[in-house]
Amino acid sequence: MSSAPPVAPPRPSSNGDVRAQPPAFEGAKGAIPYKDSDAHALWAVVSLMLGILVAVLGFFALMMWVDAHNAKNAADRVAAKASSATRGATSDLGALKSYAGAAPSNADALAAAHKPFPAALPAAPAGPVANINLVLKDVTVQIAPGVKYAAWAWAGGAPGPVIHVRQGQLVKITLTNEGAIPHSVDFHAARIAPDKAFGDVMPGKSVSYTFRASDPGVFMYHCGTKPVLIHIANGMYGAIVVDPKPGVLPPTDKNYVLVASEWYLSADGLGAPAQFNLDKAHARMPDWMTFNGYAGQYVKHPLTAKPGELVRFWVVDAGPSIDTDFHVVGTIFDNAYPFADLSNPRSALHNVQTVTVPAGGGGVFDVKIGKPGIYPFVSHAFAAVDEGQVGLLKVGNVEGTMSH
Ligand SMILES: [Cu+2]
Repeated sequence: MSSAPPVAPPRPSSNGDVRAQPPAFEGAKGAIPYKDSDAHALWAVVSLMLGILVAVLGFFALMMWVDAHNAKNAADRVAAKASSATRGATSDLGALKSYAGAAPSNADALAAAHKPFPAALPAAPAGPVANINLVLKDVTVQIAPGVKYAAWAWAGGAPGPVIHVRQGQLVKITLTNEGAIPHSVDFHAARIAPDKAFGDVMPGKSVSYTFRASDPGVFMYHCGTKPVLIHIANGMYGAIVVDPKPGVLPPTDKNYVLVASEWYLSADGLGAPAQFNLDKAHARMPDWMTFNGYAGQYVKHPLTAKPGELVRFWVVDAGPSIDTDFHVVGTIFDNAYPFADLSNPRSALHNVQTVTVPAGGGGVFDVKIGKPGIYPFVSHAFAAVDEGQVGLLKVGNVEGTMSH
């Protein structure tokens, strides 16, 4: 936490001094014979004006110092709240009650015991067809240490499985609905008539459709059944990576997939599972924000790389409503492919610090880090970090973790 250097408070005596001092030439008795009373009046006015000016400047300097001091105190309070393992207090924000940061006393042990969502990109299937089976299911998931949420998600929780195919493959989706209500799946990687492919699947039923993975990138998939906000917020989303043709992108040593999302809770979830809160979702006031469905899971269980390896992050922002300002602390993106546009890599950005991944969109980011250390990755919209959207990339054999 950086602290704003406080502006030096003014010395209260300064304005009095200025006003009390006689004009300088008057002190030099006899040196200046000129004693015109108009000049005295003029200097008196000038002195008075200078006195007032100093007083006003002093007042503003004092106010700036008070502001800086208050801002630092407020920042310290936020940091203390975010880092406290025993935090559990809630706050009323108008009619909306926030459960951000709620945690049991053993949160640290729970975070350590949590099995992180596998961020490593799985291999793409060989052959011309990629068969993908997805199962929708109502499951209770953990979204933060000790925080339970009654999700509409996938057989494995939320997000859904990372899907990896190659450009040009035919993707055959089979969707089975084991949930209690109708659902569907909308693939952003597909160019397909949505009314034909993305229709509702009744509970207990399956549906299949195919699309050609013609566009490389990383894309969101999600349930598109109305109201879509609720279906996405409840966990029905995931990422599909479509590899470009070989040789288009620089070869990588590590590939990690991150799905960013936010969670809106009806309760703190420490006892009974929390459910979705529509008012908070409309206000875009999440309780938790996560990478791959669990707050801070890659802080306790960092992603890894060796010094000098090229690490590629494939990032999807599932939303439902808040963008991700993706940034890796301590380095600069060597290559950034905004909006995950890999169709023309010559239009990639180089040497940029932070790139927005929009809700419902993707981004691809390469970093090559030479110096061993612990490099946090975040959404640099920092409220997201306080709400859990932070992880660590551990480069080399370094000890420990850090928070950011
Ligand atoms: Cu759904």
